[in-house]
Amino acid sequence: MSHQNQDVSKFLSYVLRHQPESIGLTLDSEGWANLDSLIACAAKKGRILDLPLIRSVVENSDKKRFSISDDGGYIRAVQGHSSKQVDISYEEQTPPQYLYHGTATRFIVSINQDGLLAGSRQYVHLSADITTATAVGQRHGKPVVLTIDALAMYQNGFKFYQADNGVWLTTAVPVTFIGE
Ligand code: HQG
Repeated sequence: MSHQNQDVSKFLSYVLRHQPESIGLTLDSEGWANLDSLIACAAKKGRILDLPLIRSVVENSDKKRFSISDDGGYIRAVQGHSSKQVDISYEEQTPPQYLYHGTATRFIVSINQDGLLAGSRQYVHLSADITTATAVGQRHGKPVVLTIDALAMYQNGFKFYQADNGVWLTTAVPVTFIGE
């Protein structure tokens, strides 16, 4: 991704996941923002966007972070939200036996005590494979990958969802389901 695209991607992540109000934007409960409103709100803050640029960011996003509605009028982040405006009605899914969580070694003591918590986000994010989880963990420091007994959690009543980009979501993971 070009520098400009990366910069726009970060801006879109910020307003579509975390702080839409910082530019006076409103998201609906499914996370959708009207594209014309987004462009207008951004322009008022001196951030000049246009449709081709936004489309290029959406299409080239390595993790497929965003989606544009079928009618072309709306955009949303597919996961990673902390904004209270958003409560996406993800469809419940049966998870595979194991899912993986990449984190940094310095968090392990705390995770072994409290389990995995969503923190500021709405969900704990889990990966379907170890390579992806390692990359997620690397963002925070020396990576470590935890193996989550997802199917056992599911059989114990925990709900799992999968975002459009394949990231698995659950509200919290108790210590008993975490292995290394
Ligand atoms: C850790 C990226 C201490 C948790 C990725 C993680 C992902 C605890 C950090 C998405 C803890 C939160 C999300 C506990 C959890 N004690 N630390 N009890 N429970 N943690 O960034 O999963 O590039 O909010 O292990 O690809 O790293 O943004 O979550 O290290 O899909 O599109 O607290 O973000 O996608 O960090 O990443 P984050 P995450 P994007």
